[in-house]
Amino acid sequence: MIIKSKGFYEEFERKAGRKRTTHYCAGCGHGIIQKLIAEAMADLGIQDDTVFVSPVGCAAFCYYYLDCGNVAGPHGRAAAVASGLVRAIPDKIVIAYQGDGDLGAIGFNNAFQAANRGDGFAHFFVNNALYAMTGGQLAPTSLPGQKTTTSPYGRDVVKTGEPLKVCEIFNQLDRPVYIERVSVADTKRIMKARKAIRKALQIQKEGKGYAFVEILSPCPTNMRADSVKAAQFVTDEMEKTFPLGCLRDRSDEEAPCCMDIAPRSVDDIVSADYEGDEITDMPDIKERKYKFSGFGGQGILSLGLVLADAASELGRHVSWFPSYGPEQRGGSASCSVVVSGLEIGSPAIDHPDVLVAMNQPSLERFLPTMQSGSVLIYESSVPLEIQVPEGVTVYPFPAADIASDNGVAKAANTALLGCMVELGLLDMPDEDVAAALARSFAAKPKLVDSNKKVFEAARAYARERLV
Ligand SMILES: Cc1ncc(C[n+]2csc(CCOP(=O)(O)OP(=O)(O)O)c2C)c(N)n1
Ligand code: SF4
Repeated sequence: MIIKSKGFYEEFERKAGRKRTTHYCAGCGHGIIQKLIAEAMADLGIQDDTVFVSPVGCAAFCYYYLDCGNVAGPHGRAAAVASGLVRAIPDKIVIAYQGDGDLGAIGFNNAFQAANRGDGFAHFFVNNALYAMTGGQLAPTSLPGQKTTTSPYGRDVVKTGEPLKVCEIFNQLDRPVYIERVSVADTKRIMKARKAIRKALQIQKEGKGYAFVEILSPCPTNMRADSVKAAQFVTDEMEKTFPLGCLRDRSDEEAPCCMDIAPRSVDDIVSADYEGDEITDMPDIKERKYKFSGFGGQGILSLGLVLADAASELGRHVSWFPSYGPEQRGGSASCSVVVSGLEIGSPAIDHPDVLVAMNQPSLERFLPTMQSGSVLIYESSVPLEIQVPEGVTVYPFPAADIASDNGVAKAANTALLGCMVELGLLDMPDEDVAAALARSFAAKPKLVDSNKKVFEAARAYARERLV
């Protein structure tokens, strides 16, 4: 009979017929490490308060085994998810568990920044000197000369760099409370690993801050060795590059370097960061979804911002969600603005109520998403060659000409704003829109009057020709 720690689920649901065993290969360090974590959680009485973030890699299935809160992070993002969790639920204990590919390669910056901030979680780093799950490729921690599937002649450090010594790198940072490197290659070492894992969790229990434990771990399958030889590789080879030992322990210091994040609800965060008047729900204000789209440099994002600013000044719920390519100018740019009297579910827009399109790609991309009852305003110098969905009202509008005829060729976006006001698409007093437009030029007051002229000319055109 197998006696499991209480930190594990009674039965593992992953595979029918194999509900008592994990998926790890014989001799794998992951199973040992997770057993140490499960026992420590149970013994410290923190199991019900713990959230474990599993990585992508061989350890991806931890949530089938550990009987605590579980979150599966995307590849390399376990530390980032843990950083989010300690902010969202600061009274809980958070564990991030990562392999050396997950942490040392794709996720290094997330892990490093979490350590640098001293985010309060226990960070377990399983170093088996290769990417195991994907078939034994070179990892940042692979040893000089180590043969892997992507370094069949041995790691060439001139071409691929030296093994990343994560403990030593993190030890340059001020805020980690505890940093230790251990191994699970034999019983003596496992007992030290057990102590280190417990210490990292004790630090969490006491709310003292960031604790990092690197664990050297055999992977017999990809080290192409039996369990004994894989363990020997860890002790005889890996430990030369990654010496075991405690690099830092400040857990007994009176004022440990820990984060001080008071629990905050989402409501607290929203109201603390909002500097304007309180937002009260206005059920009479119907939600409207606006999509503005054109080339970068046409003032698309600013157009959305003016509308968002005007609505926000009126105390409405607003979201402004820009999307643009790497090019400052010339590439495509769009923004989604949602204005509502009630809380907004998502800033993303699948089907705009109003589409303002300033170029052909915008029409191609967004016109097919429009539904009956919605409104399209498009720059009329662009030929409308795309099928307009049934029930969509279409307004061609010479925004570019109106802007240049009134002396500001670049103010086609302002002209479009005037057009929208006149067509009654903004559900707000005209003067509030005009005021927001003026505010948008606070840094360039010279442009206020000229844009006002364009705005009024556009309104006059729309009134006479479109309404
Ligand atoms: C974004 C992304 N890139 C690449 C992969 C493929 N992938 C899966 S696990 C892994 C590396 C696992 O190695 P390690 O973190 O060392 O964990 P181990 O399997 O050795 O425990 C990679 C590259 C992926 N799943 N997602
Ligand atoms: S491949 Fe290696 S790391 Fe993955 S489960 Fe097997 S022994 Fe463990």
